[in-house]
Amino acid sequence: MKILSAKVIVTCPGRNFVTLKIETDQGIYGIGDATLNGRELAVKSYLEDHIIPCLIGRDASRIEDTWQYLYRGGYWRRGPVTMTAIAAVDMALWDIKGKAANLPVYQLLGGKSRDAVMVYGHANGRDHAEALDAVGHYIDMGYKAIRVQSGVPGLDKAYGVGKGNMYYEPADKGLPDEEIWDTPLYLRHTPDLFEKVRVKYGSDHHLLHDCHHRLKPIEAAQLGKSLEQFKLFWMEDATPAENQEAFRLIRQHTTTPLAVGEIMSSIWDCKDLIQNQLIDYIRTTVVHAGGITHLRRIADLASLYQVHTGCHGATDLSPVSMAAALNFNMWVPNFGIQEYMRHTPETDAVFPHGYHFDKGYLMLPDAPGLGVDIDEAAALKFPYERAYLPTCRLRDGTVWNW
Ligand code: GCO
Ligand code: MG
Repeated sequence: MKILSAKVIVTCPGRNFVTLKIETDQGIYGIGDATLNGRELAVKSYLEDHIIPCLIGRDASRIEDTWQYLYRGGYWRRGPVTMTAIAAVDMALWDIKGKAANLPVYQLLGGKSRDAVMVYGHANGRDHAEALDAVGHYIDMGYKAIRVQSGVPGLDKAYGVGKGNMYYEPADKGLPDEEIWDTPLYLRHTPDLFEKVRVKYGSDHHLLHDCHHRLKPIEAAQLGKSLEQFKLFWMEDATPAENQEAFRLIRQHTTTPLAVGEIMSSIWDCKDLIQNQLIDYIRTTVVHAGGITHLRRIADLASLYQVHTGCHGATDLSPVSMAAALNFNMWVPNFGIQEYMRHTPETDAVFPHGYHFDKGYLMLPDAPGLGVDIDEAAALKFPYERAYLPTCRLRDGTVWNW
């Protein structure tokens, strides 16, 4: 089965998505997500200008060989743009292989390790009262695991607080927004938030929290320590992980489980964190870490150290990524949890899929390939609109991590 053609589809049903569609000489096609929030067109160009010409005529069944060819053959390895582009090809080829075999992709990976995929949802509010109500709403919907984020008194904006509860979306049209950040204020109010949640709703639910790279290692250690009593499922991205050693310091001070990895693009970015058992959950995801082929390699390394998966699943990952992640999650032995932020009805209409939420889990009905499609006519109705994630500054004007 040869690759006949490939094209990139950019659509903006409320937010931008980049999708690769690969067609074969046997009439079977596959799709892959290539969305890199705020840098979408760089991946589009990488695919159109540099990768697609090399794909035409290749054997579509040679997934591993194509992965190695694109990774090693590019000479310039790793990095989010490269790895997102390779991921899109990889997902599309797995989709094709599944359709050709008339099997869901998880069957090709080794079959089901579980019946359903536990997900966590995002409860958030501008203040603690709103966040508490949101937690109640998520419990009512049946979630077993809930991420809790709140605005901080004294700050106009905080990471993770949505514009409406169900459809959190941080990217905005126009130029990047600037937010002011104040770590001491945040550290003062966050333990109180979790105390209120536990007092009001008890201990039956998993609670998660994302620090979004904003703390210094010793501050992260302090927060982890003060949250220990509330038994979090995880504390995420406590400090930037470019320096993986920093997590040793956090680890020495707290037993709050740690999750890292949504911005990592290869096994080399998380190797030391995993091998030194400095984290409990690895958040690398299909779209930004080289597709199913590479994510499987990361998960296998993690399994040696009892590190579990907790794949990124924000709304900037399209339903194509979510379908690929669910096939991966059904198989991966060391599964932990999957993030699930709901897409809008407009997005779901552009990307028809069979997966659905049921009592805290995502269910993946059997369908050949990834189990997701793109409605190209619908996609065409929403042209690309430049949008950026916000940026962050401290009160004195210093640029900080958003
Ligand atoms: C998460 C993430 C997201 C990112 C977003 C950036 O845990 O879901 O931190 O909210 O900020 O994916 O594009
Ligand atoms: Mg995060």
